[in-house]
Amino acid sequence: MEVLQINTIATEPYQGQKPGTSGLRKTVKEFQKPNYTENFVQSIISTVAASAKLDGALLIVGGDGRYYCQDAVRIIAKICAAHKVGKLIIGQNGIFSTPAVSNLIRKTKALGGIILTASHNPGGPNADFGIKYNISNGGPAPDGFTNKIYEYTKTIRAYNMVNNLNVELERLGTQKFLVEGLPFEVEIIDSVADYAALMRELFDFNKIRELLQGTGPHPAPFQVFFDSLHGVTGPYVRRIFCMELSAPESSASNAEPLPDFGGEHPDPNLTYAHKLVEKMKEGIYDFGAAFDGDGDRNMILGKNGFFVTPSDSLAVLAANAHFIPYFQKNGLKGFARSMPTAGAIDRVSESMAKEFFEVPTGWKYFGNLMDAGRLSLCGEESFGTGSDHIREKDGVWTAIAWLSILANKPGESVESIVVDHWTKFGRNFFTRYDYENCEDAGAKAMMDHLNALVKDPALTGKSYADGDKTFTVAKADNFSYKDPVDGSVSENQGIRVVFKDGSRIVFRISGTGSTGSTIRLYGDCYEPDQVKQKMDAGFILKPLINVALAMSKLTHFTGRDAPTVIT
Ligand code: VG1
Ligand code: CO
Repeated sequence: MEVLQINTIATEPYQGQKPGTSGLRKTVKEFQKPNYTENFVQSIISTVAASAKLDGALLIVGGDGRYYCQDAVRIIAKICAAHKVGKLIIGQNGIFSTPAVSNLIRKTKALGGIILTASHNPGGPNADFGIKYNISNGGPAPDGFTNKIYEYTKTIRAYNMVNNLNVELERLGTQKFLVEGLPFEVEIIDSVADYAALMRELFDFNKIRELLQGTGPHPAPFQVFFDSLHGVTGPYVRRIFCMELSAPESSASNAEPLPDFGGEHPDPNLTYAHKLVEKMKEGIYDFGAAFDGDGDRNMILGKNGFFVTPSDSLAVLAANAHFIPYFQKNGLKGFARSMPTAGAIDRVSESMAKEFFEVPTGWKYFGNLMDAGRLSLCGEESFGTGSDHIREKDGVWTAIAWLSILANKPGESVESIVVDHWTKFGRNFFTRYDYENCEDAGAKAMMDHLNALVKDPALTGKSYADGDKTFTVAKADNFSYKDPVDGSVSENQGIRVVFKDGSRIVFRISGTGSTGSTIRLYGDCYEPDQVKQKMDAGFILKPLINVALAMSKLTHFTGRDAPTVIT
């Protein structure tokens, strides 16, 4: 066997390689700059090596198939080989969904994993790319870890790689190398098999098959439709829903992963997954789901396009968790949601007397609670739901979880389950306005203004009116979170103003954009009245949003008079 040499290459630091809510996200053009990707990967490896034994270690590598994924996988392999990593497990052609990587890290007891994705951001040579490190519990690296990566990127002067390492990403099986006398191995595996096996363990596939086929207690076949938006989930949907759960092949749409996602946003919401919404409105399908680029987000729709908000989806899953074999077996520990997520789950949690947590935006904040055995089920308003079966949110899992509940309620629909839920618990209306790619200075000035506002004790008790609705401030702050497990504190996680009637507005700057500043404005309120529960969320929340715009002077600071996306 040829003995490969380690090369040391001189480099200069790049500004701004600071990981955000979920890894480093920049334009492809940025990642393609000389040494840009290499600098960041070397900084990850240096951070890992500073706290764990890298010699002989196993790492998992894969991504959502977007443009530049395979280039990045090759760079990672060359850098890992130069740092005595023992073995990499890579998905065939460099493909793994984010939940699949999380599962593999846990299953193989790997030291960690590197995920190549910019999630729901568009892909292609003129769009976005991203790199994220997940630690040995399978979850995104916590802030302390990513801050260290950032520190390395600021001072890096050289990196080590094995220039002549050539990995064949399409060939399944093990490829062995010798690097300066030490063995290095790459195993290329089927991207779907281990994840599909996990789903079979968590759920009762026979029961779901009966639902889809209209056998057993079910009056008719339950018609399902999945939109993978040309992201990574296509092969997962085909294998799990079509091959194993007997849904027809035609129910898997946009199931070919494409490097540019067909030129669209692989973002499962009413705006970007509008084709699924239109399909569902035809009234043929009983259940529809869309997933994002890397497969950790989901949108759930019922017949005729009935939209389940992510906050409601989480609450319904919690209230019906006893139908899911995994929770039957392991019991239900606590529940959690991110701070801007509407409080529907809070009421379920209270009724079941469970421990409950409100954490900052980003899945990394759930990991410690899960590891400590205090959290079973959690979610975010941004179309993310998941459980402690892995340490990432999980789109396909959420769709199977919904089908498990439907399989246990013969004759019921998505809509009837959600409406029953509102009748029992009340309804939380929720909306989010995104102002994408604002100028950094204007967005910062607005947040400074809001910070000063919520720090002023005179704000409490102040009233704001819109039309005939008046909102009186009960409490306002900039959200800060102390992790109950390791005591770490995360400050400045979003401005929130809570009004006397329980309604709430939240402002944050996104941590996943690649250019400029994206402002997110969230609004939610609670409605116990069954007649009002049937009304349109946009209409109900309009006065609250108007008050938020007035308080923040958003138009004044940013020049924007309308959001770019409303979810
Ligand atoms: C957004 C969402 C957040 C989510 C994050 C990663 O972050 O708001 O809830 O965890 O994306 O999701 P931000 O900082 O842009 O608001 V994914 O599917 O992009 O990995
Ligand atoms: Co995602």
